[in-house]
Order: sequence, then C-alpha cells, then structure tokens
Amino acid sequence: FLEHFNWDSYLRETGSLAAPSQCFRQSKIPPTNDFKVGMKLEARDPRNVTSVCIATVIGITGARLRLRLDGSDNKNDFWRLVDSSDIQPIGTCEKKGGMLQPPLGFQMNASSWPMFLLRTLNGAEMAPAAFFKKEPPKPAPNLLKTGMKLEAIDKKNPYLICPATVGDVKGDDVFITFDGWRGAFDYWCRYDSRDIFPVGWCGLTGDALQPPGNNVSITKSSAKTQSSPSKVTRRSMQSPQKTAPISAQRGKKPGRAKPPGQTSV
Ligand code: MLY
Repeated sequence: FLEHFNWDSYLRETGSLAAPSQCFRQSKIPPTNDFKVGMKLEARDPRNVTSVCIATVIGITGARLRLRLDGSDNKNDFWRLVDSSDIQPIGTCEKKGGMLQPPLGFQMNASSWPMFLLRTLNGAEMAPAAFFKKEPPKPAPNLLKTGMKLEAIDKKNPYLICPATVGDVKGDDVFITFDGWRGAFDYWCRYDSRDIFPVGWCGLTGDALQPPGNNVSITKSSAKTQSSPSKVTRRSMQSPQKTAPISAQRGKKPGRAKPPGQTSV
C-alpha cells in the first residue's frame, strides 16, 4: 500500500516513459524559493500583459509563488515560478523608464492610483533582488514525443500540478492530457511552456503532486495483470474516470486539493 503517488511504480505499471528533463524549459536543479509571505514585487498583470503591477506574495508552494496584485480582488490570484520572467524586484520598472500600472479591475477610482501606489509601497517588505532567479533558456528543438509522461499545471486549477501524458505533438505545440481525467482539463501549449515539468519536479521542489484520476489507461505490459478497462463514456466531464485503481495511485482521492478561499472547477 502506497500512501503517496509514486512515479516509479506508476511508470512501470502503465508501461510508459518519463520525458527527459532536457525537453523542458526548467532548470535541472529547481531554483530555491527564498520568498516569504507578505513580500512585494513587480509582476506582469496576467489579464493585461502589457502592464507591470505591484504584487504581494500570498503563499509559497514549491518553487512557485502565489501572487495577488495590489488593488485587485482575491479572486484572481496567480502562480509564478521564482525564475519566471513575469516577476522582478520593485524598482525595475522605473529603472527601465516604465510606469507601474493599476491592475485590471483596480477596485478604486483610477484617479486614486498614484496615492494608492505610494501607500501600498510605504513600509512594504520588498523581495530582495537575489530571490529572483534567471529564467532558464528554451531547449531547442522540441524533443517531447507522444506518450511521454510529465508533470503539468492544471490551467483550470493552477495551484495543482498533476501527472500528465503528451497526447499529441504538432511542431512546437504539445497536447497535455491529464492522467485519469476525461479530457476536460487537457490543453495545447508550447514545448517551452513554464507550466510543464519533468517527472520528479514536485518531489524536488516540495510542491504537492496531485494523484491521477481513478482510471489510468493501461498499456499492454500491465494490461495482462489488470482487467482491461472498457472505454468509458463521457458521463461527466469533470469527475475522474472510474475503474480499478492501480497500486501506484492508491491511497489518495484525486483532484480534491482546495486551499482555503480558492475556487476551482
Ligand atoms: N474541481 C475539480 C478539480 C479537478 C482537478 C482536475 N485536475 C487535477 C486535472 C474537482 O474537484 O473535481
């Protein structure tokens, strides 16, 4: 009985291969996360990417930060790696001749932005420049192949990192499918996306890897020892597929992790 999801047994039981780490735009050794909750930094507004805003670190998870834009609501938090090019120390924008912008959905009157900015930065704990790590270079070319396993962010629940499989490859684009779920969470992204990681990433960063949904497609090697799963019809797009779980994923309910105050689909 395994308490936690175990990649080694999972790869063995599904007869699959992990995508090599050089396929990813991630550092081989994950960057250390020195940030503390409450620290402020500059971040690109995810909903208005030409704007650089002030953000506060709301949470720490592995090599990622949970961020909230100052002056925004608590419904639009986003997660960034400490080596993301979307974040930088306070002062960077001004140094480059830019102006800090109010976030999309700024809760006050636009005319109060300059005063809000002064107040939010006054006495704030600013994240030191040394905490920001350089973004790793793009690997070239796209080495990901259909069937390879990886860890991927669930874009609908971006605090979750889940076991996934490359479902298709078209040039520089890869189709990310989530193991044991019925396709509702799948997406296309570029091979050099910062949202996909090699197998073992969460283990190294201390981020929580979600277990797969209940029905993982079993390939020939393991199919002999399992009753082969019949094709499941799309009953509900948002619940895990149901057939016998395999031992590597036993012991934990899938996809239910919900940090307090966080909405998910
Ligand atoms: N709100 C959904 C979360 C599903 C997550 C699916 N990911 C892990 C692919 C639920 O609670 O079922």
